[in-house]
Amino acid sequence: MNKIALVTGATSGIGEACARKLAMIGYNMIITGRRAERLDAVAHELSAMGVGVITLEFDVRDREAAAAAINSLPPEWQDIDVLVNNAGGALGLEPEYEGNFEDWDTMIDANVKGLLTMTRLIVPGMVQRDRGHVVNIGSVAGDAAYANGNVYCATKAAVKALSDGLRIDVAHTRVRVTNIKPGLVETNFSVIRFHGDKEKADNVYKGIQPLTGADIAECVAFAVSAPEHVQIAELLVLATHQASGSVIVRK
Ligand code: 8X3
Repeated sequence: MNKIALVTGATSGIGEACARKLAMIGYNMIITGRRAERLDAVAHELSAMGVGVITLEFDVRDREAAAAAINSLPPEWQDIDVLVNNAGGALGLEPEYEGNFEDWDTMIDANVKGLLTMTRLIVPGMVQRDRGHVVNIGSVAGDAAYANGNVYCATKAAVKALSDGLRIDVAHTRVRVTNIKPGLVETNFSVIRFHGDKEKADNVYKGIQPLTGADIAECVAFAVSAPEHVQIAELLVLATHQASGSVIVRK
């Protein structure tokens, strides 16, 4: 049987692109997300590539639902080779002293606790089998805070710390851990950050050619396809006219 990859938040953006790319290079795919109809649409596309596909509908913030979904996998789908912790996002762009409690909880619950839940559920099997790869989707935002990014930046700094911590904790095994840190990627990321304000979201990518989900998916494929003795620990991937989370040259 082909190797198996699980991608969280595969219903759109970077997650969907990763699912597509991993299927393209021959992985059987487990795709997870909150929207059943989007999962079905992506599954339909991946099946047409000739790989096996399973959809699991749950929110990574719901620990019990996540555990139930993973435990429901048929035995032949349980030995997951690649876990892509992608689900999450940004909500709000305000000074820290004016931020919204609910937005903060959502980001911390998905970006940090959701990633931890999936790691806790899937990595024990990898350690036991002495093989596997965890790819965490971090962000340039985790390297240094930028104006009004505060809590989002903190969650992505946590993704870096958790990736580094896991890498240490599995160093005695052949399990590899990669933290991919994208900069500006045009997906529905900013529409969600601005609570549906399309105009504000479009402004984020004005005057600069942003990355695409497919660009990030290429990096994920590169990391998981590296020879077994090579561990791509981190990849910081920026748009060409972006130098950091806050230095962006628009033309
Ligand atoms: C997304 C990158 O720079 O918009 O994590 O925060 S940025």
